[in-house]
Amino acid sequence: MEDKKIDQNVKNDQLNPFKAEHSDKKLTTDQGIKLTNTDDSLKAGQRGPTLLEDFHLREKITHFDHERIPERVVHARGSGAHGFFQVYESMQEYTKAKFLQDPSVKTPVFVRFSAVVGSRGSADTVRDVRGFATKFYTEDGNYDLVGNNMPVFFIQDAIKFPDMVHAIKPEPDWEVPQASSAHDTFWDFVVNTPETAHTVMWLMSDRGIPRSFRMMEGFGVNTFRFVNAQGKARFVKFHWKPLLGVHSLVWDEAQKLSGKNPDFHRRDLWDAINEGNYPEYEFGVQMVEEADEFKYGFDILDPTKFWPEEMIPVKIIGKMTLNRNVDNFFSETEQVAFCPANVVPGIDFSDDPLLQGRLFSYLDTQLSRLGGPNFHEIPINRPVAPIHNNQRDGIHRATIDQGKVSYFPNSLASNCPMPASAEENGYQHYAEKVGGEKVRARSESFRDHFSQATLFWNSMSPAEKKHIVDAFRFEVGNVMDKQIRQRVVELFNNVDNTLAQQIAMGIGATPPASGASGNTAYSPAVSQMNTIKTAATRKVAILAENGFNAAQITKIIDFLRGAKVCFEIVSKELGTIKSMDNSELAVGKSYLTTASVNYDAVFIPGGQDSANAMMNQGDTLNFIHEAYKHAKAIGAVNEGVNVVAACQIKGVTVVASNDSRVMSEAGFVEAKNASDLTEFCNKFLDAVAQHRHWQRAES
Ligand code: HDE
Repeated sequence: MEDKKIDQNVKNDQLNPFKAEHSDKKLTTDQGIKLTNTDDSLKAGQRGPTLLEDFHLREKITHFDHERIPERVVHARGSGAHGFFQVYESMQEYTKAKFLQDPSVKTPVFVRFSAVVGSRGSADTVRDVRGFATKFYTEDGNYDLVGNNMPVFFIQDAIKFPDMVHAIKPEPDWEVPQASSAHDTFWDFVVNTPETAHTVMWLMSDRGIPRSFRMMEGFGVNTFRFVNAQGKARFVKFHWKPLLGVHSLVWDEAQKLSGKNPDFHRRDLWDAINEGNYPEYEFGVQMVEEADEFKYGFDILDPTKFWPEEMIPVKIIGKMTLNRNVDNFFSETEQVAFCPANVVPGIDFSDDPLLQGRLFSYLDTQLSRLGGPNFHEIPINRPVAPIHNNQRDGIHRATIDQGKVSYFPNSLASNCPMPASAEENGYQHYAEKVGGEKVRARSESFRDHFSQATLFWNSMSPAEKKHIVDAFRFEVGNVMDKQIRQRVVELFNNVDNTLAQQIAMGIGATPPASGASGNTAYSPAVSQMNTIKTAATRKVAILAENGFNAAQITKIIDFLRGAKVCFEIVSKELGTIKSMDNSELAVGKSYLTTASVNYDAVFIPGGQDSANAMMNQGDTLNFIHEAYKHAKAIGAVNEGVNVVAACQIKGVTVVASNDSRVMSEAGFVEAKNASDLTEFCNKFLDAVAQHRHWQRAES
């Protein structure tokens, strides 16, 4: 398809003047003076005192002293990538937003994924909501869609946000725990704020521990408006749907990754883009006619409610592809500044009281984080649309505005820059009719805090329900105050009595005899069981030692490559290993430098010597056992099956007489002899695509 108008290179070009390339260059000071030495300070005599006149020493240390800026007050930990967006068909009927009109236009985007609670250096895989913020550099100016990976939020009114964040952040006296909601103050806030119940259900579900940013949905959460050229408005909610489906880690795996690979999500995104496995997300909108505002059993302005897809379908209107990693984390990912108030003509706000507070907060927070009002001039924040106004000066102003006139109206510059008319696509706020008395109050229509929490619970598969109960038991089990524990049980008894009983049994609280039951509403779209399943871009560990069967490994590697599945050879030591017929294979990782939690599946080839070595290797047995426990696909061929047998996994029957071995557990795939290999590879890929095999007894 031919690129028209704004091409992703436009944004690249725009960054170019700011890019610094240092290869083949001489070292200089910030003033451009070439330096001869950067290892020794200037001294009076070799062992003498350092001289104040050493401008290089002073400059180098001063700059270093000021390298840090305040981290984001929430969403401090994040990872970003560049890409582009294309609409599938013109949305002219619904919105005049230019970037949603022409399928041939590629609009450049920058996306920052994040966790909410932890500090900038915290682990990626903690249980948390994830941010999914997108900046569209459109020809009409920047449009920011600042969303999360869950469609609902903890609170209904922005005025409660500081309280909510103070409660979930590390406790202020001892700054513990880091990046975790499993502590007293968070659950104290929850039991005293019943509107949190629905989002807490999502947080305790598998959505709280995504497998990858590439396998995560995004939601605008707040209700916005589309406005078309005729001025007709509709309420909208925005969605991102990943083409790889929505998948999660298991809690034990997430916790282990926090130690073994705290950058798990960041690496995953970086590697995928470098390998050409570009993350893709379809863009969807749900639309509600103004006449239907009160038609649903919930208030469409309430951010603790989502619009079930079965009730209000998601219209898929375009696709975003992330195809370029950042050049510099600080300059781009750290300095990018999103703001839900950055909208373009054709997109407008609703009266959602959470949204209204957000519209203020984001610009305000950048003033302290990025140090002043000129952060829009930082390359990553610059629109591709031109900027013309009378805003001037301020710290770190980069633009050199020409002329004497910095006011409006004026005659000296013929009234320029002058306001644009509606025909020239000047932004016109939607003329919503408002009325009412000034009150500090909550709408009655926001009162129901439990129906959708129940709907969410009802929509979960048995495995997902078990994970939710386990998550509650972990989180609330870490609450010291017994009263709060009991009150959590009572609060969630309003969601579902069975859920409350199961939580209670795990945390030493009293199970309520009766409670919510009988509401059978459900939404299949929210269960991850019903998501897209593909083996593509998943990662398989191939375990092998000297004496492995090279033909088998070659075959499986061909298959994996063909299906765009990633793999790594894992062995006792780094270097190379030799096959039965003396061919060599480079080892990617040793048991010391990796762990089963870094992979989606395990493959064990045949080869008697290789299998014998592995059967006597605790690291290998532990690796396979852990992959089993985390419900991952396990494939083995010939003698490789004996290695699995040596793990003594409950439920895996291996009868080792002749060639009649049987691995009977879900997600186990075996080939008894080489002629079965093609069938084996197909079955193995299918098992990998399933993501996890929850039917297993231990998962
Ligand atoms: Fe944010 N939020 N938020 N938030 N939020 C910030 O802005 C805030 C909310 C979200 O990658 C801050 O630049 C208030 C909902 C994302 O840079 C801050 C309220 C949703 C990011 C802020 C909310 C979000 C932020 C901190 C309640 C999902 C990271 C740093 C009224 C729709 C953006 C910053 C990035 C960041 C305020 C609630 C998403 C303080 C007051 C709901 C993805 O301005």
